[in-house]
Amino acid sequence: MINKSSWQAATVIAVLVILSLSCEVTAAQLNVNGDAGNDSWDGLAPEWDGTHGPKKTIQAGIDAAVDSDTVNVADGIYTGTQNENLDFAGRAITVRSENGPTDCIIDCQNAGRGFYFNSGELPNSIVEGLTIRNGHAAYGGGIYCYGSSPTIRDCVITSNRATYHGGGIYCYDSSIIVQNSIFCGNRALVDGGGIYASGWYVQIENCTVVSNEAGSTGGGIFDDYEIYLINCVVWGNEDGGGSVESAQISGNAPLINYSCIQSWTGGLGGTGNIGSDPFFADPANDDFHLKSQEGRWKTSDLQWVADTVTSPCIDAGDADSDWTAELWPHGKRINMGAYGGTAEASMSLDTSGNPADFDEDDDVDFTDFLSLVDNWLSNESLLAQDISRDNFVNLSDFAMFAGQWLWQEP
Ligand SMILES: [Ca+2]
Ligand SMILES: [Ca+2]
Ligand SMILES: [Ca+2]
Repeated sequence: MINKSSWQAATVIAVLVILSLSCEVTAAQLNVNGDAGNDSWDGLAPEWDGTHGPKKTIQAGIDAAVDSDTVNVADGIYTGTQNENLDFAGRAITVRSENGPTDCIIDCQNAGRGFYFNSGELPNSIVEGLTIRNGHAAYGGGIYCYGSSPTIRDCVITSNRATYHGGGIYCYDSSIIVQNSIFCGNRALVDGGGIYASGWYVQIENCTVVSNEAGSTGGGIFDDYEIYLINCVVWGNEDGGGSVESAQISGNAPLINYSCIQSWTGGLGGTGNIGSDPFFADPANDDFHLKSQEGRWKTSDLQWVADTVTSPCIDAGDADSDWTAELWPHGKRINMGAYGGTAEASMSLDTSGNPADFDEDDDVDFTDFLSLVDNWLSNESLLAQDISRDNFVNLSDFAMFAGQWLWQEP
Protein backbone atom coordinates (compact mmCIF):
# COMPACT_ATOMS: atom_id res chain seq x y z
CA MET A 1 0.00 0.00 0.00
CA ILE A 2 1.26 3.49 -0.84
CA ASN A 3 0.97 5.92 2.05
CA LYS A 4 0.90 9.68 1.77
CA SER A 5 4.56 10.32 2.65
CA SER A 6 5.92 7.76 0.19
CA TRP A 7 3.61 9.25 -2.47
CA GLN A 8 5.03 12.70 -1.71
CA ALA A 9 8.57 11.31 -1.85
CA ALA A 10 7.84 9.71 -5.21
CA THR A 11 6.46 13.03 -6.49
CA VAL A 12 9.55 14.90 -5.32
CA ILE A 13 11.83 12.33 -7.02
CA ALA A 14 9.80 12.53 -10.23
CA VAL A 15 10.06 16.33 -10.24
CA LEU A 16 13.82 16.14 -9.62
CA VAL A 17 14.24 13.66 -12.48
CA ILE A 18 12.23 15.89 -14.81
CA LEU A 19 14.23 18.95 -13.72
CA SER A 20 17.56 17.16 -14.24
CA LEU A 21 16.44 15.91 -17.65
CA SER A 22 15.30 19.38 -18.67
CA CYS A 23 18.66 20.81 -17.50
CA GLU A 24 20.47 18.30 -19.69
CA VAL A 25 18.33 19.25 -22.64
CA THR A 26 18.69 23.02 -22.26
CA ALA A 27 22.45 23.20 -21.51
CA ALA A 28 24.23 23.66 -24.82
CA GLN A 29 27.70 22.55 -25.81
CA LEU A 30 29.45 25.39 -27.62
CA ASN A 31 32.62 24.68 -29.57
CA VAL A 32 35.71 26.75 -30.29
CA ASN A 33 38.37 25.72 -32.77
CA GLY A 34 41.17 28.18 -33.42
CA ASP A 35 42.22 26.53 -36.67
CA ALA A 36 38.98 25.38 -38.30
CA GLY A 37 36.45 27.70 -36.64
CA ASN A 38 34.69 30.86 -37.77
CA ASP A 39 33.21 33.47 -35.44
CA SER A 40 30.24 33.94 -37.76
CA TRP A 41 29.20 30.32 -37.19
CA ASP A 42 26.94 29.44 -34.24
CA GLY A 43 29.40 27.26 -32.29
CA LEU A 44 26.91 24.40 -32.04
CA ALA A 45 29.04 21.77 -33.79
CA PRO A 46 32.73 20.87 -33.38
CA GLU A 47 33.14 20.84 -37.18
CA TRP A 48 31.25 22.68 -39.92
CA ASP A 49 28.38 20.43 -41.00
CA GLY A 50 26.67 22.72 -43.52
CA THR A 51 24.48 24.37 -40.86
CA HIS A 52 26.48 24.54 -37.63
CA GLY A 53 30.18 24.99 -36.95
CA PRO A 54 32.65 26.00 -34.23
CA LYS A 55 33.59 29.53 -33.25
CA LYS A 56 37.16 30.58 -33.92
CA THR A 57 37.85 32.56 -30.76
CA ILE A 58 37.21 31.82 -27.11
CA GLN A 59 35.48 35.16 -26.41
CA ALA A 60 33.05 34.50 -29.28
CA GLY A 61 32.32 31.10 -27.72
CA ILE A 62 31.67 32.71 -24.34
CA ASP A 63 29.46 35.41 -25.88
CA ALA A 64 27.33 32.73 -27.57
CA ALA A 65 26.78 30.86 -24.30
CA VAL A 66 24.06 31.24 -21.67
CA ASP A 67 23.95 30.01 -18.08
CA SER A 68 24.80 26.31 -17.63
CA ASP A 69 26.32 25.97 -21.10
CA THR A 70 29.78 24.53 -21.69
CA VAL A 71 32.30 26.04 -24.11
CA ASN A 72 34.64 23.29 -25.37
CA VAL A 73 37.94 24.61 -26.66
CA ALA A 74 39.84 22.45 -29.16
CA ASP A 75 43.60 21.91 -28.94
CA GLY A 76 45.68 24.84 -30.11
CA ILE A 77 47.52 28.00 -29.14
CA TYR A 78 45.06 30.87 -28.85
CA THR A 79 46.34 34.44 -29.30
CA GLY A 80 45.00 37.90 -30.11
CA THR A 81 42.44 40.26 -28.62
CA GLN A 82 39.52 37.79 -28.79
CA ASN A 83 41.55 35.23 -26.86
CA GLU A 84 42.71 37.41 -23.97
CA ASN A 85 41.06 39.48 -21.23
CA LEU A 86 38.32 36.87 -21.59
CA ASP A 87 35.18 38.08 -19.85
CA PHE A 88 32.32 35.80 -18.76
CA ALA A 89 30.19 38.94 -18.09
CA GLY A 90 28.50 37.10 -15.23
CA ARG A 91 27.62 33.91 -17.13
CA ALA A 92 27.44 30.70 -15.08
CA ILE A 93 29.21 28.63 -17.72
CA THR A 94 32.17 26.29 -18.01
CA VAL A 95 35.01 27.08 -20.41
CA ARG A 96 37.05 23.93 -20.78
CA SER A 97 39.68 22.41 -23.00
CA GLU A 98 38.92 19.19 -24.81
CA ASN A 99 42.18 17.48 -23.93
CA GLY A 100 43.77 19.25 -20.98
CA PRO A 101 46.17 22.15 -20.45
CA THR A 102 49.19 20.69 -22.28
CA ASP A 103 47.44 20.97 -25.64
CA CYS A 104 45.20 23.99 -25.13
CA ILE A 105 47.04 27.22 -24.50
CA ILE A 106 46.04 30.85 -24.22
CA ASP A 107 49.19 32.79 -25.03
CA CYS A 108 48.63 36.44 -24.15
CA GLN A 109 51.92 37.49 -25.78
CA ASN A 110 52.42 40.08 -23.01
CA ALA A 111 49.50 42.09 -24.40
CA GLY A 112 46.88 41.43 -21.72
CA ARG A 113 45.76 38.78 -19.26
CA GLY A 114 43.91 35.49 -19.76
CA PHE A 115 40.65 35.99 -17.85
CA TYR A 116 38.96 39.05 -16.36
CA PHE A 117 36.21 38.37 -13.80
CA ASN A 118 34.44 41.48 -12.55
CA SER A 119 30.71 40.80 -12.87
CA GLY A 120 30.02 39.02 -9.58
CA GLU A 121 30.59 35.55 -11.00
CA LEU A 122 29.97 32.66 -8.59
CA PRO A 123 31.64 29.21 -8.29
CA ASN A 124 29.51 27.93 -11.19
CA SER A 125 31.56 30.10 -13.54
CA ILE A 126 34.34 27.65 -14.29
CA VAL A 127 37.64 27.67 -16.18
CA GLU A 128 38.93 24.13 -16.65
CA GLY A 129 41.96 22.53 -18.26
CA LEU A 130 43.64 25.51 -19.92
CA THR A 131 47.18 26.85 -19.92
CA ILE A 132 47.36 30.63 -19.52
CA ARG A 133 50.79 32.03 -20.29
CA ASN A 134 52.64 35.25 -21.04
CA GLY A 135 49.93 37.47 -19.61
CA HIS A 136 50.85 40.99 -18.56
CA ALA A 137 48.83 43.48 -16.53
CA ALA A 138 49.18 45.86 -13.61
CA TYR A 139 47.22 43.44 -11.36
CA GLY A 140 46.63 39.79 -12.14
CA GLY A 141 48.88 38.94 -15.07
CA GLY A 142 47.13 35.63 -15.73
CA ILE A 143 43.68 36.04 -14.15
CA TYR A 144 42.02 39.01 -12.45
CA CYS A 145 39.03 38.70 -10.12
CA TYR A 146 37.24 41.68 -8.61
CA GLY A 147 34.16 40.99 -6.49
CA SER A 148 33.83 37.70 -8.36
CA SER A 149 34.22 34.11 -7.21
CA PRO A 150 34.84 31.75 -10.14
CA THR A 151 36.26 28.23 -9.96
CA ILE A 152 39.61 27.55 -11.64
CA ARG A 153 40.53 23.90 -12.04
CA ASP A 154 43.09 21.73 -13.85
CA CYS A 155 44.82 24.81 -15.23
CA VAL A 156 48.47 25.73 -15.75
CA ILE A 157 49.14 29.40 -15.07
CA THR A 158 52.67 30.15 -16.16
CA SER A 159 55.06 32.95 -17.13
CA ASN A 160 52.58 35.74 -16.44
CA ARG A 161 53.63 39.10 -15.09
CA ALA A 162 52.07 41.87 -12.99
CA THR A 163 53.61 45.29 -12.57
CA TYR A 164 52.01 45.48 -9.09
CA HIS A 165 50.33 42.46 -7.42
CA GLY A 166 49.41 38.92 -8.44
CA GLY A 167 51.62 37.68 -11.25
CA GLY A 168 49.53 34.55 -11.80
CA ILE A 169 46.20 35.54 -10.27
CA TYR A 170 44.88 38.55 -8.40
CA CYS A 171 41.74 38.38 -6.26
CA TYR A 172 40.11 41.33 -4.60
CA ASP A 173 36.89 40.83 -2.62
CA SER A 174 36.68 37.54 -4.47
CA SER A 175 36.05 34.14 -2.92
CA ILE A 176 37.59 31.98 -5.62
CA ILE A 177 38.30 28.24 -5.53
CA VAL A 178 41.39 26.95 -7.33
CA GLN A 179 41.81 23.18 -7.70
CA ASN A 180 44.47 20.89 -9.20
CA SER A 181 46.28 23.75 -10.89
CA ILE A 182 49.93 24.68 -11.37
CA PHE A 183 51.28 28.20 -10.85
CA CYS A 184 54.80 28.29 -12.26
CA GLY A 185 57.24 31.01 -13.22
CA ASN A 186 54.87 33.94 -12.67
CA ARG A 187 56.20 37.25 -11.46
CA ALA A 188 54.86 40.31 -9.62
CA LEU A 189 57.01 43.38 -9.26
CA VAL A 190 55.47 44.01 -5.81
CA ASP A 191 53.51 41.27 -3.89
CA GLY A 192 52.22 37.81 -4.70
CA GLY A 193 54.26 36.34 -7.57
CA GLY A 194 51.92 33.36 -8.01
CA ILE A 195 48.74 34.33 -6.16
CA TYR A 196 47.58 37.53 -4.48
CA ALA A 197 44.41 37.43 -2.40
CA SER A 198 42.83 40.38 -0.65
CA GLY A 199 39.58 41.17 1.10
CA TRP A 200 37.86 37.79 0.94
CA TYR A 201 38.23 34.09 1.61
CA VAL A 202 40.17 32.20 -1.09
CA GLN A 203 40.53 28.41 -1.25
CA ILE A 204 43.49 26.71 -2.93
CA GLU A 205 43.17 22.91 -3.11
CA ASN A 206 45.72 20.47 -4.51
CA CYS A 207 47.72 23.12 -6.30
CA THR A 208 51.43 23.27 -7.05
CA VAL A 209 52.85 26.77 -6.66
CA VAL A 210 56.44 26.72 -7.82
CA SER A 211 59.23 29.05 -8.95
CA ASN A 212 57.19 32.23 -8.84
CA GLU A 213 58.77 35.53 -7.90
CA ALA A 214 57.76 38.76 -6.19
CA GLY A 215 59.87 41.92 -6.04
CA SER A 216 58.70 42.65 -2.51
CA THR A 217 56.75 40.01 -0.53
CA GLY A 218 55.20 36.57 -1.07
CA GLY A 219 56.95 35.07 -4.06
CA GLY A 220 54.48 32.18 -4.13
CA ILE A 221 51.40 33.50 -2.36
CA PHE A 222 50.54 36.80 -0.71
CA ASP A 223 47.49 36.73 1.49
CA ASP A 224 45.99 39.98 2.64
CA TYR A 225 42.83 38.51 4.20
CA GLU A 226 42.26 34.78 4.71
CA ILE A 227 43.52 32.20 2.27
CA TYR A 228 42.97 28.49 2.84
CA LEU A 229 45.52 26.04 1.46
CA ILE A 230 44.92 22.32 1.51
CA ASN A 231 46.93 19.50 -0.10
CA CYS A 232 49.24 22.00 -1.84
CA VAL A 233 52.94 22.08 -2.68
CA VAL A 234 54.53 25.54 -2.47
CA TRP A 235 58.19 25.33 -3.43
CA GLY A 236 61.07 27.28 -4.95
CA ASN A 237 59.35 30.66 -4.86
CA GLU A 238 61.39 33.78 -4.23
CA ASP A 239 60.82 37.32 -3.05
CA GLY A 240 62.90 40.25 -1.83
CA GLY A 241 63.86 38.18 1.25
CA GLY A 242 65.08 35.11 -0.65
CA SER A 243 63.38 31.72 -0.61
CA VAL A 244 62.53 31.31 3.09
CA GLU A 245 59.04 30.39 4.31
CA SER A 246 57.71 33.93 3.95
CA ALA A 247 58.79 33.89 0.30
CA GLN A 248 56.56 30.86 -0.21
CA ILE A 249 53.53 32.30 1.56
CA SER A 250 53.12 35.44 3.57
CA GLY A 251 50.58 37.99 4.62
CA ASN A 252 47.73 38.12 7.05
CA ALA A 253 46.47 34.79 8.42
CA PRO A 254 46.81 31.88 6.05
CA LEU A 255 45.14 28.63 7.08
CA ILE A 256 47.35 25.80 5.85
CA ASN A 257 46.72 22.08 6.19
CA TYR A 258 48.30 18.96 4.64
CA SER A 259 50.65 21.00 2.48
CA CYS A 260 54.34 20.97 1.67
CA ILE A 261 55.91 24.41 2.07
CA GLN A 262 59.60 25.07 1.47
CA SER A 263 61.42 26.16 4.64
CA TRP A 264 58.35 25.30 6.73
CA THR A 265 58.92 26.43 10.31
CA GLY A 266 55.61 25.39 11.86
CA GLY A 267 55.04 28.98 12.88
CA LEU A 268 51.97 29.27 10.64
CA GLY A 269 50.24 26.40 12.47
CA GLY A 270 47.82 24.03 10.82
CA THR A 271 47.82 20.23 10.59
CA GLY A 272 49.81 17.75 8.51
CA ASN A 273 52.20 20.28 6.95
CA ILE A 274 55.75 19.37 5.95
CA GLY A 275 58.82 21.14 4.58
CA SER A 276 60.55 18.22 2.87
CA ASP A 277 61.74 18.24 -0.74
CA PRO A 278 58.72 17.18 -2.83
CA PHE A 279 60.98 15.49 -5.42
CA PHE A 280 59.45 16.92 -8.58
CA ALA A 281 59.98 14.76 -11.66
CA ASP A 282 61.69 17.31 -13.89
CA PRO A 283 61.16 20.88 -12.69
CA ALA A 284 63.59 22.30 -15.27
CA ASN A 285 61.13 21.17 -17.93
CA ASP A 286 58.03 22.12 -15.93
CA ASP A 287 57.14 18.54 -15.01
CA PHE A 288 55.82 18.70 -11.44
CA HIS A 289 54.63 15.13 -11.06
CA LEU A 290 56.03 13.65 -7.84
CA LYS A 291 58.79 11.05 -8.09
CA SER A 292 57.85 7.53 -7.01
CA GLN A 293 59.60 4.17 -6.95
CA GLU A 294 56.23 2.57 -7.58
CA GLY A 295 55.36 4.63 -10.67
CA ARG A 296 55.08 8.18 -11.93
CA TRP A 297 53.17 9.30 -15.03
CA LYS A 298 55.48 10.69 -17.71
CA THR A 299 53.19 12.73 -19.93
CA SER A 300 55.70 13.17 -22.76
CA ASP A 301 56.05 9.39 -23.17
CA LEU A 302 52.48 8.47 -22.15
CA GLN A 303 53.80 5.87 -19.76
CA TRP A 304 54.48 5.09 -16.10
CA VAL A 305 58.14 5.20 -15.08
CA ALA A 306 59.84 4.25 -11.81
CA ASP A 307 62.13 6.63 -9.92
CA THR A 308 64.86 5.89 -7.39
CA VAL A 309 63.14 7.95 -4.69
CA THR A 310 59.57 8.44 -3.49
CA SER A 311 58.16 11.87 -2.71
CA PRO A 312 57.05 12.52 0.87
CA CYS A 313 54.02 14.31 -0.62
CA ILE A 314 52.50 11.01 -1.79
CA ASP A 315 49.58 9.98 0.46
CA ALA A 316 50.27 13.05 2.61
CA GLY A 317 47.08 14.98 1.82
CA ASP A 318 43.98 15.22 4.01
CA ALA A 319 42.53 11.77 4.82
CA ASP A 320 39.06 13.24 4.19
CA SER A 321 39.85 14.41 0.63
CA ASP A 322 38.55 12.30 -2.26
CA TRP A 323 41.40 10.07 -3.49
CA THR A 324 39.31 7.63 -5.52
CA ALA A 325 40.36 8.90 -8.97
CA GLU A 326 43.99 7.98 -8.21
CA LEU A 327 45.06 4.72 -9.87
CA TRP A 328 46.15 1.74 -7.77
CA PRO A 329 48.42 1.62 -5.83
CA HIS A 330 46.93 4.80 -4.43
CA GLY A 331 47.45 4.13 -0.74
CA LYS A 332 43.78 5.03 -0.24
CA ARG A 333 44.84 8.57 0.48
CA ILE A 334 45.18 11.69 -1.66
CA ASN A 335 48.60 13.02 -2.66
CA MET A 336 49.59 16.64 -2.24
CA GLY A 337 50.04 18.81 -5.33
CA ALA A 338 48.26 19.38 -8.62
CA TYR A 339 47.98 15.71 -9.59
CA GLY A 340 46.69 14.52 -6.20
CA GLY A 341 43.24 12.99 -6.49
CA THR A 342 43.59 12.52 -10.28
CA ALA A 343 44.51 9.53 -12.47
CA GLU A 344 47.97 11.08 -12.89
CA ALA A 345 48.72 10.90 -9.16
CA SER A 346 52.08 9.27 -8.49
CA MET A 347 51.78 5.77 -7.12
CA SER A 348 52.01 4.78 -3.49
CA LEU A 349 54.29 2.27 -1.79
CA ASP A 350 51.21 1.22 0.19
CA THR A 351 49.35 -1.58 -1.63
CA SER A 352 45.96 -1.18 0.12
CA GLY A 353 42.98 -1.76 -2.15
CA ASN A 354 42.97 -3.75 -5.37
CA PRO A 355 43.77 -2.80 -8.98
CA ALA A 356 40.59 -4.57 -10.15
CA ASP A 357 38.31 -2.73 -7.72
CA PHE A 358 37.58 0.03 -10.23
CA ASP A 359 34.78 1.64 -8.23
CA GLU A 360 36.83 1.53 -5.00
CA ASP A 361 34.09 -0.06 -2.92
CA ASP A 362 36.37 -2.71 -1.38
CA ASP A 363 35.34 -5.67 -3.49
CA VAL A 364 35.81 -6.99 -7.03
CA ASP A 365 32.41 -7.91 -8.33
CA PHE A 366 30.00 -7.62 -11.24
CA THR A 367 29.96 -3.81 -11.11
CA ASP A 368 33.71 -3.77 -11.68
CA PHE A 369 33.28 -6.31 -14.49
CA LEU A 370 30.74 -4.03 -16.20
CA SER A 371 33.15 -1.13 -16.00
CA LEU A 372 35.81 -3.30 -17.68
CA VAL A 373 33.32 -4.18 -20.41
CA ASP A 374 32.42 -0.50 -20.85
CA ASN A 375 36.06 0.30 -21.58
CA TRP A 376 36.86 -2.84 -23.57
CA LEU A 377 39.46 -2.22 -26.31
CA SER A 378 39.84 1.43 -25.34
CA ASN A 379 43.30 2.87 -25.98
CA GLU A 380 42.81 5.96 -23.84
CA SER A 381 45.59 6.69 -21.36
CA LEU A 382 45.12 6.55 -17.60
CA LEU A 383 42.09 4.29 -17.40
CA ALA A 384 41.81 2.26 -14.19
CA GLN A 385 40.54 -0.66 -16.31
CA ASP A 386 43.94 -0.80 -18.04
CA ILE A 387 45.34 -2.82 -15.14
CA SER A 388 48.60 -3.58 -16.99
CA ARG A 389 49.06 0.20 -17.56
CA ASP A 390 49.98 -0.15 -21.25
CA ASN A 391 47.29 2.26 -22.57
CA PHE A 392 45.14 -0.56 -23.95
CA VAL A 393 42.26 -2.43 -22.32
CA ASN A 394 42.39 -5.98 -23.64
CA LEU A 395 42.75 -9.65 -22.77
CA SER A 396 45.81 -9.20 -20.56
CA ASP A 397 43.78 -6.83 -18.39
CA PHE A 398 40.88 -9.29 -18.35
CA ALA A 399 43.24 -12.05 -17.21
CA MET A 400 44.51 -9.85 -14.38
CA PHE A 401 40.92 -8.92 -13.51
CA ALA A 402 39.80 -12.55 -13.46
CA GLY A 403 42.63 -13.35 -11.05
CA GLN A 404 41.11 -10.89 -8.56
CA TRP A 405 37.47 -12.01 -9.01
CA LEU A 406 35.44 -11.81 -5.79
CA TRP A 407 38.36 -10.27 -3.85
CA GLN A 408 37.24 -8.38 -0.75
CA GLU A 409 39.14 -5.90 1.40
CA PRO A 410 40.25 -7.99 4.42
CA1 LIG B 1 47.78 8.44 -2.99
CA1 LIG C 1 34.24 -2.83 -6.64
CA1 LIG D 1 46.37 -3.10 -20.63
